[in-house]
Amino acid sequence: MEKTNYASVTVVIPTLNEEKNIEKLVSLLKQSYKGIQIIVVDDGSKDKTQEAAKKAGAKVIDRTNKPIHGLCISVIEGIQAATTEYAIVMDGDMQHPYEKVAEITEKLKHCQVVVGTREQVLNDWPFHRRMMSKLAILFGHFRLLISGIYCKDIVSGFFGMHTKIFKEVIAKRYDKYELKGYKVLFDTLKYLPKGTKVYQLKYDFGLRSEGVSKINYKHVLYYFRSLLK
Ligand SMILES: Nc1nc2c(ncn2[C@@H]2O[C@H](COP(=O)(O)OP(=O)(O)OP(=O)(O)O)[C@@H](O)[C@H]2O)c(=O)[nH]1
Ligand SMILES: [Mg+2]
Repeated sequence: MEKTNYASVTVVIPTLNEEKNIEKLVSLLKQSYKGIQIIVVDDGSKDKTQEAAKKAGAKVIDRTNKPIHGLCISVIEGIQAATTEYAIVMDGDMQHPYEKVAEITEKLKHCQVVVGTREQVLNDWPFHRRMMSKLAILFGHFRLLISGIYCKDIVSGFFGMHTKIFKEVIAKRYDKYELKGYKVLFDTLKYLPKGTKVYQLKYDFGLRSEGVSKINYKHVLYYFRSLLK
């Protein structure tokens, strides 16, 4: 049987010090999906992330000398550089299953947005932190009601969109993005055309096995600010 061609798909991967993960991820994507484009948007890693990504066959956007750094602005620049019909955003630390790219692509043929929805989120957070997170997400759902959008996992970092729609929201609402924040999906969902169909695709979120997390309290603040935008 002939393998499906993925020339209509670009995977955008924001990275910061992911040399232990990125080569493996890019290689697996390349091997599994014929014709797929991969853009790694690196914010000035101090390790060999950029070299490893290039070696495995990704295009690399080097943001080392940019005035603003952040996951959100990196994803935006990756999307702006994408020329394919569909774009899929995923982390560079192997926490998002690359096997799901096939299913996301298939679903994108029938709806405009597909969000990877975490079935089980493994973490060792204390009780108060888990409660804070639940409350923040609840506020986010209320905010999206105003936009007429329903999405189960509004803070997911694993999602796909028709590139054109994503680019339109970025162009029209650039000032509404928390550029240094983490929640580029939430910032985009708020300004999708009313009634946009969002498909929820379940997956298991793995624990990070290599490298370290970059999320910190500043990002929580950016998210709260984003609720008001
Ligand atoms: N370009 C860019 N990438 C970033 C930045 N911060 C984090 N990343 C990347 O974004 C992805 C998600 O970051 P993580 O630190 O793994 O966040 P997380 O998955 O919520 O946290 P863990 O579960 O602890 O891994 C990873 O590929 C990071 O390398 C940033 O400021 N700029
Ligand atoms: Mg991670």
